[in-house]
Parts: sequence; structure tokens; C-alpha cells
Amino acid sequence: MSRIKRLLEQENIVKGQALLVSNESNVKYMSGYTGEAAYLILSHEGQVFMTDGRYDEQARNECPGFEVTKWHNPKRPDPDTILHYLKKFGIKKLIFNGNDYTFNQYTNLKNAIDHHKLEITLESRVGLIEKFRAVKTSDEVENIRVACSIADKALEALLPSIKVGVTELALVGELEYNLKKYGADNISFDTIIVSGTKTALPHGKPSDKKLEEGDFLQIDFGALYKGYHSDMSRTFIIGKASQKQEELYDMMLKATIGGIEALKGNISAKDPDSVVREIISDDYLEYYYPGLGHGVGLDIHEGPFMSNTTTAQIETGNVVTIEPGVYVPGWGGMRIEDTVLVTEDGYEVLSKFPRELQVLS
Ligand SMILES: [Mn+2]
Repeated sequence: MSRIKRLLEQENIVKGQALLVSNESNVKYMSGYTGEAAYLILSHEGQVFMTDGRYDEQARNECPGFEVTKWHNPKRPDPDTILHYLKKFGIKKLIFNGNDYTFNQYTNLKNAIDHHKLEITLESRVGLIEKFRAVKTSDEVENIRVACSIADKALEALLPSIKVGVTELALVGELEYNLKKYGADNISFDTIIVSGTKTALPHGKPSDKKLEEGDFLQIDFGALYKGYHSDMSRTFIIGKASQKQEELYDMMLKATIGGIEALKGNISAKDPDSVVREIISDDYLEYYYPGLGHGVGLDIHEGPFMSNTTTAQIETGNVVTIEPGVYVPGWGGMRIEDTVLVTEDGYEVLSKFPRELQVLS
């Protein structure tokens, strides 16, 4: 319960107030639950876990300290389940995250409050739990470290299959199989494997396109391990590299290294981006995608987000990606991306797969 207590105290949620948690990753973070379809009420007066009949047994096992209830209980259908506990605890203000709790849910809850003539106010506050999640505990780092290591092995095992004539989708199938074979609970997100001019699309869709001599091959993928994600991108060249490709690769490798080396605790999330922009030559700067990287954890994309416009800070204990990319329409593009732990005076790279150019055929 110490995580809950710390949240309530640091966010100044006092007696008579409660936090409704409806985001799946936030529910997981605050309760340890690994299933779906669940909400929490967190307060000084008590902790409630609401789910439906598919998951209540699991919740009872995974979430000691919570009062587990089914929100489709015939006597108390949602939103009356929420109000039942707010009345029981004497709650006068319910705080929710307006980015997660839908307009219809809000309206139904508000109507029920008015219908029962309750004096409960509703207030949206965004990002309370996300702020805590950005700084990882050692257990969380360990899970991400394992996820990164699984991804390293899966890509290494894919290399012999990368050759002229194989389709992007065949490589996707094999890489995702490798991830599970080496211990991933799932893939982290839909694997991106694109080649040739399709690499101009940062998030292109794999297809039945076959690899051809002279293609860039962009691979962006991750492993999910105990709820935690990894994220890594590598660019290969098929058959023979052109001078232009080699020069771009060399520059983008320096950009990734520069971005990583700029990391340490207590800096602006703009700083690594400005280092990378110094490395990317003027010819390519207009093709540079302005998001340098993002936090990784229970979500594949979470704070802090790095760019030249952010107001976020990088803190010790963040786990972030560094993934500078340039994408030239009609020609192609590339990025080299690692998942990195931010330490007090520097960083630790969790993705270990070599970054040096590999020409495969
Ligand atoms: Mn990424």
C-alpha cells in the first residue's frame, strides 16, 4: 500500500477525497493486477477494486489490500458501484483523469450523483500517476532489462533469414516467433519491418514486398515481459550499400550515440534533441522527425517525451528511447533506436544489439 499512500500524500489528496483510476496501465501500476477491465478507487478511507465476473477471482489473488467488487453486481450496476463506495467512505470530491474517463462515463456518473442528490464534486486531473510511473523502481528496470535482452536475441536469430527475395511479412512472422521463443509474453507493439522506399515512412506497414538489392531495411520492434515493454530499431542494407546510404548511416549512428550520451538525470528533455540536431547535416535536417524519443514502461509510449518543444524534464530512473530518424520522401529513411536507463550522472544502454552497419545478402 505504500505506493498508494505516497501518491495520495504527494498529490495532496486528503481525507474525504478519492481518486478514480480507469487507465489500464495505471490500474496495473497501483494494484499489481495483470488483467483487463478494471477500475480503482483510491482514498485514505479505503481501496476498492472494481471489475467484472471474468476477473474478480484474479483480482482477489493479485490485489491483497483491495476490497474487490463486481461492477455488474445486479444490485449496484456501474456507476452506482462507484457511488456505493463514495457514500460508504464519506467522499465529497472524486478526482479522475479526463484523458481516460470518457465523456459518457462522466455524464452517467454525474447524472447518478444528481439523481441521488449527493454532494460529490467531480474534478479532472491529468497525469498524476503517469508522473510517478516515469521514474522506474529497480524491479521495473529489471523487467525492461529482460525485455530488451529477449529482443536482442530475437533479432540476432533473424539475421540469417534477411536476404534478397524474402518478404517483409515473412520476416515479421519469424521475428515475432523468435520473441516468444526467447521468453516474451507478447510482442510490444505491431512489428515494423519495411524496406526500400517504404523506409521513408517512419511507421510503414509490412507487406508482401520482397527485399531487393540496395534496399534499406528498417526493423522497429519490442518484447513484452511481465507487462513491461522494450523498444529497439535497427537499419540494415541489403546486398550492397551505396555511398549515400553509408554516409547517412554513419551520420545517424553518430546522432543516436550523441543523443544517448547527452542523457543524465535532471536535464531538460530538449537537451538530447539539440545535441542530435547539431550532428544531423543541413541537407537532412528538414527530413528529421522532431520526436527524438519517449519513455518506455507499462506503456510503449509514455513520458517523458523528448523534442525541441517539450517542457518535460529527464530524471534519474527514467527509461527512454533515443531514436533520431530522417525520412526522405520517395527515397527512404532510417533510424537506430535503443532503450536506455537514465542514471544520476549518465545512462545505461539496455539494448545491446550492435549498432554498426550490417550489409546482409
Ligand atoms: Mn520508439
